Amino acid sequence: MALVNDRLSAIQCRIVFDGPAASGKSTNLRVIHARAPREARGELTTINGSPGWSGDFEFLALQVGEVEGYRLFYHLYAAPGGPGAERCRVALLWAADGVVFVADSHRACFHANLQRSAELRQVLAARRTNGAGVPLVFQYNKRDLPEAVPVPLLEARLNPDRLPSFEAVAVSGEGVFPTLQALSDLLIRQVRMLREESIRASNP
Ligand SMILES: Nc1nc2c(ncn2[C@@H]2O[C@H](COP(=O)(O)OP(=O)(O)OP(=O)(O)O)[C@@H](O)[C@H]2O)c(=O)[nH]1
Ligand SMILES: [Mg+2]
Repeated sequence: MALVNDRLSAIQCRIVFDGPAASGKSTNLRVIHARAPREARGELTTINGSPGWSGDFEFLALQVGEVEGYRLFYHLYAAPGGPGAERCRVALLWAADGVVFVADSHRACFHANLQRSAELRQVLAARRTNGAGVPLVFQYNKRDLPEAVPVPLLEARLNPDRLPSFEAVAVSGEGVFPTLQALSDLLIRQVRMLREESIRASNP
């Protein structure tokens, strides 16, 4: 759940970019870092995997405006997609307030997309405690490739619940901000709902 700091009037949400190896998760963060206003973002940082975690991941902090008088911060993480980085990926997903699933549209990655999205759902289902669910959106990346799988097929197999989804060519920036915006809309709605619930609970 988002961290709410009443003393600092700040809300912090952790957003994890998940997906198979080399689908473009880090590229999304690079684009956001390059295009976000300088005063609203921190540095793009690579965090080296600690022993037993194998897998480096990127981190970027963004300030994205205000919700009901509270400054809203997003902490973005690009999970490592490679084999052997499961622990790191699961740890990031376990703490995520929202997830962008970055699928690789190349047809050679079709099964890797299915496998990784099934793993993601397993983690999210295991940690669901309050019935609210973790906001999730899909990004079909690498649409520039001639070998790209048609979007309706990706949509049918990866996103049967028809959550928000976006085509992207992250390497050129296309689709990156619409994806983030859609997740942001879901997150803000959830933060508002949780704040209302906690205010109601403290003023019965
Ligand atoms: N053609 C094409 N290549 C892309 C696109 N987005 C990213 N790439 C390339 O795909 C490769 C992998 O991109 P990354 O952003 O490092 O992928 P990742 O998901 O962070 O990879 P891991 O951290 O290893 O799981 C790089 O060579 C990118 O330039 C795209 O939209 N089209
Ligand atoms: Mg990466």
